[in-house]
Amino acid sequence: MTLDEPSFLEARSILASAERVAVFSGAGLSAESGISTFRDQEPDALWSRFDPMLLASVEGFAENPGRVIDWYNWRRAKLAQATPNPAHLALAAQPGLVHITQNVDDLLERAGVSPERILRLHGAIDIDCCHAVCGFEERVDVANAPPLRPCPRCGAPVRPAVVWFGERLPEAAWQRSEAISAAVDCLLVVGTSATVYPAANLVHRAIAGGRAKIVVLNTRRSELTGAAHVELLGTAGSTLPKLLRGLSLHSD
Ligand code: BJW
Repeated sequence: MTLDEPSFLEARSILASAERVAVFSGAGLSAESGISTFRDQEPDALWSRFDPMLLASVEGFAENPGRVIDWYNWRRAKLAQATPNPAHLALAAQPGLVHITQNVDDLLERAGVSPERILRLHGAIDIDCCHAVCGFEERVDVANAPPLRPCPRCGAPVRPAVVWFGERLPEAAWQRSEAISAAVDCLLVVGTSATVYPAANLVHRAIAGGRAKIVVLNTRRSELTGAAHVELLGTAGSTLPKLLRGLSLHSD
């Protein structure tokens, strides 16, 4: 992507004139930190190597909880080795932005984004919680995460505090994300295939709000190609720093 490409210039112009901008991100944001995406064509993509219904569903956990925990602990160990990439840092340099993210990693926080400005639609991999929802929650050391264990309060299995298929999204984060999407002038969508619902509906929520321009940044065309006012084809790490340089963006 060159700085004088019409789509790049148009995206800059949309962002510069927008009063309210929010970022909606997916796994592509963290790809250049070495965190695998889910549905990419790369051999590294998680769902090309593993069955999501065995590893990211209540049914899969019931069938073999140890397998699920071992898989999450393998991903946690990879996250422990990862660092924020230039895309995370470029976003963190815009303290006025709210981030609606499907990512369960903590790389936005580690880049310097305030946790209050991150709405996590699919939970957090560095937190454990009680599968029976007794309220037990504990931050885990991702470099040295505990194996399958019973909840110290109620004895039910402990699991990562992430949202599996068939589970409800965290209500407060979802409500706020919907409200923000409906009110923005620009939704900057970074590195998501937009195939998982209800998260993907936020783009349509923004469009239905009547004022939002959708700027999509992805390495390839996606489900959002038709909905995007501008589609930037490139990596988040190489494009976002250039796209956001010199701008001062706000979500509220
Ligand atoms: C780059 C790049 C670079 C690469 N730079 N770009 C309506 C229609 C159809 C189905 C449903 C529906 N509503 C609900 C469903 C069912 C289901 C669903 O959506 N299924 C579809 C897959 C068919 N949804 C659910 O089950 C959700 N729950 C729900 O709806 O509950 C309802 C309910 C109501 C009442 C009571 C109870 C329930 C929950 C969804 C949970 C998703 N969980 C996961 C796992 C989280 C934990 C974990 O990490 O293990 O979340 S699945 C996985 O997908 C993960 C991600 O957050 C999510 C989205 O993926 P994402 O981020 O888009 O990644 P990719 O890999 O798909 O895309 C990466 C993109 O980046 C690609 O496009 C690349 O090109 C690009 N890229 N490198 C820029 N460097």
